[in-house]
Amino acid sequence: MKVALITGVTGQDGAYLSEFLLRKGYLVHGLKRRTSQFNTDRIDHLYQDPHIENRNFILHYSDMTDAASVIGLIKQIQPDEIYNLAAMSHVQVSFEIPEYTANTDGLGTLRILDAVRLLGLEHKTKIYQASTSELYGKVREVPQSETTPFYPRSPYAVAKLYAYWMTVNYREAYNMFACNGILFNHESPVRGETFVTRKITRATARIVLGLQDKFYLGNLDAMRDWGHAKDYVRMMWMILQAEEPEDWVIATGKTTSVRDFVRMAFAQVGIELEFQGNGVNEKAVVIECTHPDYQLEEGKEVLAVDPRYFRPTEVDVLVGDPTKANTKLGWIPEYDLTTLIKEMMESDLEIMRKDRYLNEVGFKVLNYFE
Ligand code: NDP
Ligand code: GDR
Repeated sequence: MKVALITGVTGQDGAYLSEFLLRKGYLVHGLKRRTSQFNTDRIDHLYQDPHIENRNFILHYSDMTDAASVIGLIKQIQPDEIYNLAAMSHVQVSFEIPEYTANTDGLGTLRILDAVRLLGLEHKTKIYQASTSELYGKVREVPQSETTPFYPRSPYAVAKLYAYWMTVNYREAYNMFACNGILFNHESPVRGETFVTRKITRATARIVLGLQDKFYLGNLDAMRDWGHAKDYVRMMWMILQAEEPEDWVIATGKTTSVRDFVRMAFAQVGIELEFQGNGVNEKAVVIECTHPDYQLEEGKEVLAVDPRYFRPTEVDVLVGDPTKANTKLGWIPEYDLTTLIKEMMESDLEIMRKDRYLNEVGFKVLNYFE
């Protein structure tokens, strides 16, 4: 039985990867940090009572900022594979907490690499590092591939750049099987609520169900290469099964603006939008609503731009070239953007219908927006 350790197990990718590895017959250990409230919503369906024997999904308290506990955990588990997914992963928030981001995302990766080396596991334990298309930042080449130069544009991206190069350095210096997956944006129904795609699908669902009037976004011109997290975690595993340790771009090869993502989400519920104005004065209004269950009148404003969501330095356009992953590892994504948005919309409509019902029967469901 292969043994895996997943850091960031409570996050979007951690949850999908846990499911994937359990299906493959792995013993999965997850590193989870202490929080004042439960943070295991995404993996509750995998939870196993600690009192039963022969569990194959085991959670441990630790933290990427605590070297001794990371070393202790790896010593105890002796994993065949480590998937280092833990991170302060929000680009805009990294401008507010740059030092913490550097510690978790940058030094945290070093702690994993060094623990494996210090414990003498460098020829046993393979390491996957969650690198990111944010490394390309101020884009100088379209599409971006494994050979495109980096130009990070946020404290998050700079921390991830350090982690990227430490992974390469430990591979070269100590002959470790350590790989970077340079993953472009990937989303799902369990995407964090403050990333733009989920913010859009949640708000769209709430607006058509009458729970909310309108919502606010920042830069509508930003372009991203959006895939489905399910396809991307499969590739994380494939990267560690490859013959040689290498770095890989994982992307769909197509890019879409935030504005068009909004259009597509509303189209899923039979609503056509028109965008009016530009820059900070841009807004979206309803042109036509054809869905029999939803009554949004023509001309209703559903979206406005709020400059508080603009970033000090923005990444304008990302589009990846996944040729290497396609040809060398045979990775082909199963989802396209329309099927991804459809799945996210269906899920958020169900969640919001539940909220609406609770409101109707007297329980006030509060919603916090960022
Ligand atoms: P999430 O934000 O959903 O999950 C991040 C995980 O890291 C959570 O489990 C979080 O715990 C955990 N974490 C944060 N800080 C610490 C810490 N100090 N110690 C231990 N755990 C910590 O991210 P995703 O699942 O979307 O992404 C996974 C990884 O891939 C991240 O490293 C991200 O930067 C990277 N990435 C993501 C992409 C994407 O589009 N999703 C694209 C490219 C890279 P908690 O639940 O308690 O907050
Ligand atoms: P990103 O994802 O920064 O690409 O990082 P996010 O969804 O936060 O932003 C994408 C683009 O949308 C624009 N945008 C907004 N973004 C947010 N969050 N909220 C808004 O209201 C809003 N309005 C417009 C942003 O400016 C940006 O251009 C994600 C994270 O998962 C990282 O961890 C990962 O490394 C990269 O994807 C690849």
